[in-house]
Amino acid sequence: MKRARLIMAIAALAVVAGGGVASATRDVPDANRRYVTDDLGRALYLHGFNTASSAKGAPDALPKLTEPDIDREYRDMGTNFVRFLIQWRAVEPSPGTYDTKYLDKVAERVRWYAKRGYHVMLDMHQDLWGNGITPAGVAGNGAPGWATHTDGLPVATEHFTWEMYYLEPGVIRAFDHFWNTTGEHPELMDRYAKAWKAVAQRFKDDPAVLGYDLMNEPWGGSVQGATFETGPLATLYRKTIAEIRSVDEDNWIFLEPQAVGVNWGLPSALPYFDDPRGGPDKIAFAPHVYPLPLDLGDDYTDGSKEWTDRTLGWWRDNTLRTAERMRAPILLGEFGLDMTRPGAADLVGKLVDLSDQLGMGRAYWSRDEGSWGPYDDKGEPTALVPAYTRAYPRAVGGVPQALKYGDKSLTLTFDANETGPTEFYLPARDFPNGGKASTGQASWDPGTRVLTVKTRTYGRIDLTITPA
Ligand code: IDC
Repeated sequence: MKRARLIMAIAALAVVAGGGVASATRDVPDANRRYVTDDLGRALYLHGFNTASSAKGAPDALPKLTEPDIDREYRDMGTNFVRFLIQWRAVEPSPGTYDTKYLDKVAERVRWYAKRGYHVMLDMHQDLWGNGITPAGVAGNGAPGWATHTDGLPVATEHFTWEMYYLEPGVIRAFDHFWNTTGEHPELMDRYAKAWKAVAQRFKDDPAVLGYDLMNEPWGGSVQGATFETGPLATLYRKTIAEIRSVDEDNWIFLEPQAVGVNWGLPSALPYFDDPRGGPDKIAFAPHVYPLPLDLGDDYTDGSKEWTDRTLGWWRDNTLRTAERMRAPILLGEFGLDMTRPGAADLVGKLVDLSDQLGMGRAYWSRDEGSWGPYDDKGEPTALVPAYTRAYPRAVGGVPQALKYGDKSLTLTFDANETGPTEFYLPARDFPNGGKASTGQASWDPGTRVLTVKTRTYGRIDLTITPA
């Protein structure tokens, strides 16, 4: 009861703060038909994991990950995408010096994914700014020590959840200096943008790298909401887009909204960003979703499920509105929960359905071993593996209009556009002997479990895949 009241209070407050009452009644676009595309120009359904939280505290900033781990992930779930965590502290250990050995190690991991047909998005991760926020480095990751200025303000270390550190004065000050709200560190944002240029320089010709997620879960410090997103955050994005585009015209750029509030379903105020590349924009909107009732410790059951579903409805509407304003495809960069909790698999199914409806890629948080991940501490599969495995079109030779699942079948409706063949991943559970296509020429690769379908290359096509 107490918790229910707390949720109501926070939601009410947040709606007021976000100006959500007015926008909740405004029209919602019925769909988003923009897609992240591959090198051929095919629309991608991205389906994968964040890999991995273990990189955050590692001295070499690399995740606990081997090539057999990727083989296992593919064999079990047929993923084609990874949101790969990198860190500013590792890219630029001292101002203006970029660690090419670190970037080589990242490139090696990108190659592991490339060999298996994955697309890689590099995510410049941060939580709570950096581990310099406390002298003992007990919390925070991402930013280098030299870019961490807390001015000796306190950062208490007793919190029941890590997010609470965002409210600590020293953490707020570190962000205020970065955004130059204080007027004392105009150089920091430029450094950040140039660090991204160094990364883009290294990966611009790497065919497996799809693009760059400029900052994980931006936090405005003492400037919040629309003022933050259209002010300092937009400034950082414009600077960084310009730096990246000075060396890399081809990879996608993924922009996140402010996380607090937007992760729960509140509107984002991110504006349209012009892409200075030659040709159509390649900028995507990459929000996260963490429903507030679950954040507060509830399960996806009963009253809490109802609440969660309502917040997911708001999240969907507001995400579509923002994507429309940004004229951008959508990528769900993070969602995840403890898979041992009641209702967890239902929520995963619900979010995967939502991501299919919105034509948005998805990256589950996270690939780390443990109760949230696909494999537990002993390496045994969790309830996530069956919940996250489904047949899906990996790449589409046209613009998808609808994706519908029947009992052991799926139908993709798309406007073919001559970019290339359409590929489906078909899991053994539902398609033991592969699949048949209702139209076009299909070829089945039992090794990868991919059905490649060559159809007419022009006009609207309904393509149904059934078990062979
Ligand atoms: C979490 C990790 C946890 C770690 C914490 C702080 O699971 O082990 O202590 O980060 O670094 C996010 C963040 C993502 C979080 C994730 C789950 O982007 O880094 O990982 N989460 O809490 N936003 C909302 C949830």
